[in-house]
Amino acid sequence: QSEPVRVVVTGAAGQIAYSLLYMVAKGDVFGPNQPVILHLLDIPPMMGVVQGVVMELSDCALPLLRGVVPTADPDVAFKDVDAAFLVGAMPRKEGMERKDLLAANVGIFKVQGQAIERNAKRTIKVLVVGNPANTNALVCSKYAPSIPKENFTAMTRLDQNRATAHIAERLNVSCADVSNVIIWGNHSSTQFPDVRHANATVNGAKVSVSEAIKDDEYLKTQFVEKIQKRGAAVIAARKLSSAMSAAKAASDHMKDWWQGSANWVSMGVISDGSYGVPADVVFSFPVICSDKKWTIVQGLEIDEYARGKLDITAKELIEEREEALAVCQD
Ligand code: NAX
Repeated sequence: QSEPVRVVVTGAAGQIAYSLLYMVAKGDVFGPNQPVILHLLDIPPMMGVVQGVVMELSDCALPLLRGVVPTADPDVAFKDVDAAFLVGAMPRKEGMERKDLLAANVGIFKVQGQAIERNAKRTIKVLVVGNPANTNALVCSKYAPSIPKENFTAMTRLDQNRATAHIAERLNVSCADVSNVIIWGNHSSTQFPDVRHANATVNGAKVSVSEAIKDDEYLKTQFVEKIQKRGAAVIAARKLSSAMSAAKAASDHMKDWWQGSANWVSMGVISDGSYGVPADVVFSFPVICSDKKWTIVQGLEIDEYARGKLDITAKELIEEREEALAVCQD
């Protein structure tokens, strides 16, 4: 068996981590034969809760779990790590302005970027889940300048999974029969869930999703809104934000990055200007992963409708970046 990989999960006392840690420790992400050592980072007042999570991980008696390092010190948390799930973030509290939320999170992701720079392996793969995920990933990468920008990604896989599952339910097929659903842009309500290039296998035949659903107007309007607002619908029903599904999405994202993806997957990655998206924002594109690297899928047609959607979400990301950079300079 190979050497254990070191994996840090931040926000380790929180609800997403509670599901995610189990998935990582039982081999869902790095493979069924890959031992792991988990580093659990949270803030000092949460260390008691983290100890409870450590007890439960031990009580799961998982063969691949070779060690657990609970800590409130980012320098310990990021020491020699191969992969990072940055889940912990400041939640939006009642009455809080978007700007205040952004400022609080810029602070967190600056500190963690610096700790990554000092301690992590240069090959570290970083997945930012904590919101605003795209801009947090950008900030984190700016404070870890010796690590390639390509190693910092943000999660839009939950949006992709939501869209895929919705299409599969509508066509009464398995999620595995729906492929190449794309999420473009920001993980926010401006995201563009796009099934114009998606396929489905229905009754044994592979067809395009628009051919199978035969309602382009629906796919351009109600469907898009449904996916954009799905997070809010879960909060309204559960009185808590998505956690099990967010953990599953984080596991899917890192697994595809680490082990390679069969189809296109959507990831927030540093923009190189593809599809007329401005450079230097973390933008969700369709990508293919192999050899632990992602590559943006090229050559897709962007019609006028799609252009409008891409521009809206790109504009929001530029605004977030400018606000974040202003905070960094304060
Ligand atoms: P919880 O509030 O349950 O847990 C967050 C944990 O992070 C807490 O234990 C808190 O103490 C910890 N934390 C805060 N500051 C920290 C710091 N500086 N270092 C380490 N830990 C710190 O939230 P949870 O439901 O787990 O959600 C976590 C984040 O995921 C939120 O920002 C949320 O908005 C975001 N989400 C992102 C999604 C995405 O698709 N990208 C979807 C799900 C989720 O809403």
